[in-house]
Amino acid sequence: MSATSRCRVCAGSLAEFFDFGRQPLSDAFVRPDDFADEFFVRLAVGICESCTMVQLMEEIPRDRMFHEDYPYVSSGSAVMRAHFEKLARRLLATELTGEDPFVVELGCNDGVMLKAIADAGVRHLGVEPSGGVAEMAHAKGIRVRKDFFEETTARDILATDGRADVIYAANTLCHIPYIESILRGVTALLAPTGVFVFEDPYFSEIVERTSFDQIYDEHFYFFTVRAVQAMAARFDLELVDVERLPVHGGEVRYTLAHAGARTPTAAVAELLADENKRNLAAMPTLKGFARNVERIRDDLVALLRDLRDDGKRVVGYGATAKSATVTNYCGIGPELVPFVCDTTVAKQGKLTPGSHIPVREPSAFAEPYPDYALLFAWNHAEEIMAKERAFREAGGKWILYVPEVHVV
Ligand code: DWN
Ligand code: SAH
Ligand code: ZN
Repeated sequence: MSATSRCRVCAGSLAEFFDFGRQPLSDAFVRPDDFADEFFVRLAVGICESCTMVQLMEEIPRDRMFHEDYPYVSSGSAVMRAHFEKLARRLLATELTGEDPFVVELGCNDGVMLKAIADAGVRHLGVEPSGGVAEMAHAKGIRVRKDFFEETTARDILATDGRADVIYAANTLCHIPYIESILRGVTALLAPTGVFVFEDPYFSEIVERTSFDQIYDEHFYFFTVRAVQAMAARFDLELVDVERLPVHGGEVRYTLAHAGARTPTAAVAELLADENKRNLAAMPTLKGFARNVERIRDDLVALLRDLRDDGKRVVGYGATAKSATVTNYCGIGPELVPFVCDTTVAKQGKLTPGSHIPVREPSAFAEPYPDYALLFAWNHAEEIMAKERAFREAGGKWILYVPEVHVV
């Protein structure tokens, strides 16, 4: 692990505003007999004093996070499947109408988005370093290259497939510290009139809702319009559109084009003005966020201890990557939450990283229902609460901690 005291975008100096301390890798679920060699990092965030990009203070080696056994499977949520199908249909209708268009997706995971592109018979390539999920995409008939996208990969794709009309990345660009290599690659690979579209958690929303669990090893950058606009300009790209998305707790979809190729929409200036109004990049705002994080930790731990002392059963719902930050930062282990249920087969039978809470299959939730369920997958609240309607009907209550600790 290398300390990045300098901004990974512009080499400006970083001002740290929160330190979560020693944290495990969020998707490194461990076998019950095997936690001797768990890997920990110092998880802290800072803001660049020059370009305002919010980022982790330390970089984690990419092969430790993204490998054959990377457990996150994108198609696990029906809402997310619909979200990506809608986007694919829109790209097909608006950007992929020319002769023999070509789409490249970074971090295509199990092919949740590219499936619709492949079904439409459109030329595509998914670039996905995590072997297990890349194989799932391949099995769906999607063309996948098992690799990390970077400048060399881009040049290689350019040589074999030609320029891309659309380059797309969901919840992936924010995972990649070596952004200079990525954007050089994008600039080289993107057709003159093409677009680079990416969507990631929106830092403004993280501050607004104190969703501090978005901060974990894999999330290196926390984008804002202001920082993305400045970053794009360094690579002769231009931010030409932004769109707020409700998924994953609040995201922004950014559209970049070659500088001067498209006219920016009014939405870009509007969202930028909103960020300025909120003083998003100012240290007092970030310090306020830090105080809110500490308050939520104290409230959540107090609630869980009270419930335990009252003899109530609390079970976790959704062994998310995000929950690694919550459990490890708050000190929540199996004595407060005896197990967490999750549909991901590769997580079941293992323990959550660092906090060592056993992960069990969803059927364990109802055997019998607990008094309370701590919803770690709060970003999927609507979908999960609808699916688990019987829990509420049986008198069960949900505990949420975004934007405040509350019980519903
Ligand atoms: O950025 C990232 C996002 C896209 O996915 C990655 N770095 C890692 C991962 O983050 P996460 O694990 O916090 O994502 P989710 O989508 O909040 O994870 C949901 C978890 O809950 C999964 O393990 C699946 C599980 N789940 C479930 O058990 N029942 C999900 C749903 C919808 C359900 O009904
Ligand atoms: N796009 C999916 C997956 C997000 S998880 C979704 O939105 O649900 C992040 C993904 O990025 C993982 O599958 C990981 O393997 C991949 N990834 C990490 N670094 C990458 C890189 N340099 N190039 C391409 N994919 C990368
Ligand atoms: Zn910077």
